Amino acid sequence: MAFALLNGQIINRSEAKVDIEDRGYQFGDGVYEVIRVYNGKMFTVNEHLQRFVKSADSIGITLPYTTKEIAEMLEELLKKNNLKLGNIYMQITRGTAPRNHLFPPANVPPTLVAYTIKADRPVEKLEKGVKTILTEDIRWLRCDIKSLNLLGNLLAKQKATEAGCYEAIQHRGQDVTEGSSSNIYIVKNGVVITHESDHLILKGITKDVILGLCGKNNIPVEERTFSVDELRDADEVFLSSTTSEVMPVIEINGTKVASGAPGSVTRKLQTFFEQEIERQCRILE
Ligand code: PSZ
Repeated sequence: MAFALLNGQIINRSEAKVDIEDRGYQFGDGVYEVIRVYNGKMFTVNEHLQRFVKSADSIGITLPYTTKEIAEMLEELLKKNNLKLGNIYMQITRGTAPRNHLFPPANVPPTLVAYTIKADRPVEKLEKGVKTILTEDIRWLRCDIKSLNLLGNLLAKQKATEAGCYEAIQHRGQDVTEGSSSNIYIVKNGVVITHESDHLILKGITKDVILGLCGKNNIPVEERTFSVDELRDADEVFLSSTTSEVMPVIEINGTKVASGAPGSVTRKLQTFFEQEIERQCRILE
């Protein structure tokens, strides 16, 4: 039996339903998080919960629980579902109210949902690397909010998949921003370069872990905008996300990145990242 968390209660997954006038359903009026679970333990849970609060706050949704309370509820959910390796999906919406663009009265409670998904690590892709396409970034200007409104991201991902690729690298004119569901990095002359965490990208939790690992291991980092030309001319390219970890990119629009094999800095960061998983969650399954 699988369980889900709905408004503070752990109930049967099949009974976890929300109203057709939930504002998440009608407007995408909410925010979400995906938290990775290794060995039954949540990886970087505090960072995810802090970003959840920040995203909610930036659209005027107040969480009805403290992050400590949410962490405890998620722990219980993990135990009940006996999840060892997978993801927690969690979202909060502005609640249920008669359809109106205006926010409902403040006494309308938000809807908080969480459930678990079993998911292996993408080991083969991590080993071989993945292919990508380039696509114009058509999203709004608050990509720092982890909003339920993902249409721009979905269209980009679908385009990548239809081209036989894993990810779409988005760019605003010459400026590379991020993947449809990942942050993007280039390596040039040993320097890791990735877009600054401003309103044009999501400040990835994995990105923060990776930049921390670069710092500890004396790998120079430049957080700045880089161009499509720099991307094409890079020594190495990789992407990161909660589920993709440190993922080598070996092809862009049918052209190989450098020699077409994952690069040495990318490989080092993969090793450091696995050590970080082991440090936080003890065993890597
Ligand atoms: O399972 C999946 O496919 C996941 S889990 C998280 C993501 C994909 N992507 C998160 C994400 C994103 O959606 C965008 C637009 N930019 C960057 C990221 C990376 O964020 P973190 O590292 O926090 O997952």
